[in-house]
Amino acid sequence: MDLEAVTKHSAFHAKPSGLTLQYGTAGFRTTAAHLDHIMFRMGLLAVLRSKHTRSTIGVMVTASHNPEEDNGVKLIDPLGEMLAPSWEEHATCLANAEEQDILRVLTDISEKESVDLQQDAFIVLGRDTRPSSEKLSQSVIDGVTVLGGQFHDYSLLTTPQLHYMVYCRNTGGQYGKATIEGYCQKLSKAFMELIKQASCSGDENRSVKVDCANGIGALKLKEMQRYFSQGLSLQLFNDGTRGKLNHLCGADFVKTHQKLPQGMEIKSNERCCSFDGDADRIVYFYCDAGGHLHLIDGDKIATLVSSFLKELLLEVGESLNIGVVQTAYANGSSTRYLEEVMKVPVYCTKTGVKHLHHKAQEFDIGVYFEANGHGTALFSKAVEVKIKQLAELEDEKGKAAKMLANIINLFNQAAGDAISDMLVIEAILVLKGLTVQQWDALYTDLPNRQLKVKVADRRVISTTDAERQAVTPPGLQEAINDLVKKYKLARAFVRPSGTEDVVRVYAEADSQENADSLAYEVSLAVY
Ligand code: NG1
Ligand code: ZN
Repeated sequence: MDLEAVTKHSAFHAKPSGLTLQYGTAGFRTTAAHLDHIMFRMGLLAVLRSKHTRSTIGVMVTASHNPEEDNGVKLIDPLGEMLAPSWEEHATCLANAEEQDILRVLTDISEKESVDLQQDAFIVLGRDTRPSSEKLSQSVIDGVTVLGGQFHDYSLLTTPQLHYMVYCRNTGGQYGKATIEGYCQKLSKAFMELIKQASCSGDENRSVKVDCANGIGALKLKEMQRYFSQGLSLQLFNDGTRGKLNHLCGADFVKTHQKLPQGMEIKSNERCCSFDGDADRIVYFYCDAGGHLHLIDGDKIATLVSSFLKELLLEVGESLNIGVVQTAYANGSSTRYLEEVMKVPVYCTKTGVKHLHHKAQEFDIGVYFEANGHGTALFSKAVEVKIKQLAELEDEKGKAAKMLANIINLFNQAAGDAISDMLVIEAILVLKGLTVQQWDALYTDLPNRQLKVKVADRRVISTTDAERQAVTPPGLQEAINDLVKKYKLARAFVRPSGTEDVVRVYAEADSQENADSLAYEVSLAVY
């Protein structure tokens, strides 16, 4: 380590005094103006992580669905997963070190993790379309190079595309080529083959309207469209040419406000979807003849996907275990439908995709989705090999196995991915001959409400049981229990956000009015 150079460069990326930030559910996130030092330091940390794992590490600059003025950064581990928890702690420590302590913290991390400093380091970078992202990613590069790391800057990418690149690079190209072209080809090939397998391709001109949240999704869909235009035509809205990122549009807006995105013209019963600002989340929706919005969220996506996979497994005749992973935000109706009607085991983890991803890896086939539309399906290596073998057969079994093999290729195995998920959903709808209305009608969501509460210190709230029960402050859980008892089919919980300085309140009940008032009453109990 050239210690002198680190000190010198670090001074150009000085930490605002008194600022402390934590590596949360999705890395660091705050107003972009406060992030320059974080970016430089995450460049440094990525180099240590790369030396430690002897692998390529990813650094993504994005604040996803948060406002355009915000930004953020997260590190991507060798197999495309989120950063290991012990390194999240190192990240927080390094981020909050005062200038004079930087070298000591770097040395501490290297010693604790026995990092071989002679080892090479390689970092790949990606960023979203925020005005602040380009400059911030230059600061990451500054951190990488000052520690002697090599890098490749993919510049504009969706978050899941960068996860894909990292995964490809660390698996010797077995998963795919680590280029945009490789990504587009892999997904579109699988999609087009699936579409060809549909017995009646039905409406030949399938099209879907996409709200791109004025973000990177628009750019990347435009780039990719020509690869699958024979099978699906897209009409893009909020493509970033006029509106502001995530403002009154995008998956998070549609899901939390349960409102149509602005900037989109839709007719009744048209199939539409919304991406979030970095294109790792997707929700579907349509308006019925009465102008009423029907939201099809991550829970319903998980239901569609897992029921399709379960049927295919039956046809293939393999008894492989399949599990669905949700969080406490999953609508109660979805959990009931999955368990009681579809007879699929459902597991609940803490919020944050790393928890869901980890749990999903325990199954032959693990389907995970957050209600907000972030998710994917994971297939074990053994399943992949088995299915590829069976796909060689020329009978009905072989046909089902071929379909499954294409689905495996179409799902991003490294991270939840709006583009990949959209193609999977579109393919399943064609293959099953389902309309968006029929899909929506699988079950009826319980009315629900999510609220944010500003408190002096959100850390006073701690939780257990996958965040469904509050442990502290004392008395809070009892108060929630008493409120829930007043309503029918009710459920409510509170948890501190990992990405914003707020406490989130969730409530569901038999009517929207009741869900709203339960959420409101619980938010008063939080103060
Ligand atoms: P926090 O802020 O910890 O609730 C939010 C989402 C997560 C996840 C992360 C990362 C909700 C309720 N929470 O986390 O699901 O997507 O952002 O972006 O939607
Ligand atoms: Zn996102």
